[in-house]
Amino acid sequence: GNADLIPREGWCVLHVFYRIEHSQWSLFSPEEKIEALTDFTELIQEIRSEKDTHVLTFSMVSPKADIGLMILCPGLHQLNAIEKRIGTALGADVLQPVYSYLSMTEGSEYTTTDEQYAETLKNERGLDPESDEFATEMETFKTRMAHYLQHRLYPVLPDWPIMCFYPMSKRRSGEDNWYSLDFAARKKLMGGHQRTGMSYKGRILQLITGSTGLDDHEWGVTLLAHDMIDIKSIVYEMRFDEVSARYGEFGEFFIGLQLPLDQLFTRVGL
Ligand code: 76R
Repeated sequence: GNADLIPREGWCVLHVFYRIEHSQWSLFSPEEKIEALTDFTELIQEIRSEKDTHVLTFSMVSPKADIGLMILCPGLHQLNAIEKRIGTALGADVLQPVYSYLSMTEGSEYTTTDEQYAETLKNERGLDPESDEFATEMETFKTRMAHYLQHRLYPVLPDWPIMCFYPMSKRRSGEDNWYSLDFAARKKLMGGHQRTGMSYKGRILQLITGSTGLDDHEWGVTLLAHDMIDIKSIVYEMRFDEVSARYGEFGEFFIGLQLPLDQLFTRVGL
């Protein structure tokens, strides 16, 4: 309920990337190290057992960070508590946060509506609104959209090995002010974006989380992939898309490898 600060819609999302202070870790005895790793593992298990709460764990590529976590949970108090506990779970000063990004899952104002889809069936496919085929097509569409909205608001992310995260905003300067365009213009531009995005089906899983008023940019972009070339390709291809070419502004990029905790510890030298 309210006491847990659960938003009316969507989940809280935190990307948090840490550097490991190896000089601090090396002061621990072998027993202390085992105890710290056990504590950390048990804490992650405990967090994952909370309802609707997910933690993805990454070995970050490049010295920008060592360990990365993406935490999704219903409440802000819950997220805050999780983040504070994780920060000290390997012992004081072992994990040094080097980057974090707070956002929320969200639906989209540009998602195709039932009315728009019905228009497409009538005008582009020439279907009679009274026909059985029309009714079947509409039902299929509604089911697909319900699934899709569920994924956007309450995502359960798969264990695809490569994660790319970056924050972005839409430009607000002079002639190029996204926020002074009317809805129809924005919707049309987003249509091009969607078509580019959909051509990566099965290769890229994208989660767009909103962060206006929550962090420095307007969205967090989380991409999961099996092959890093798909990350490079989609980001490159989207740069030509007017929404990104003219209106996109990007923050720092991070690449992580999704690994189970035991493999992650070995990889990062704990
Ligand atoms: O209705 C829907 O949710 C599907 C259509 C869709 C929306 C509304 C969609 C599809 N996106 C939407 C919104 Mn996207 N997306 C990005 C980036 O690097 C860049 O240039 C941009 C970063 C990528 C790579 C990407 C991929 N998208 C958004 C928004 C919110 C805009 C707003 O509200 O103003 C942002 C910031 C954004 C950015 N997008 C897709 C993809 C992919 C792969 C798809 C197809 C997904 C699918 O069909 O499942």
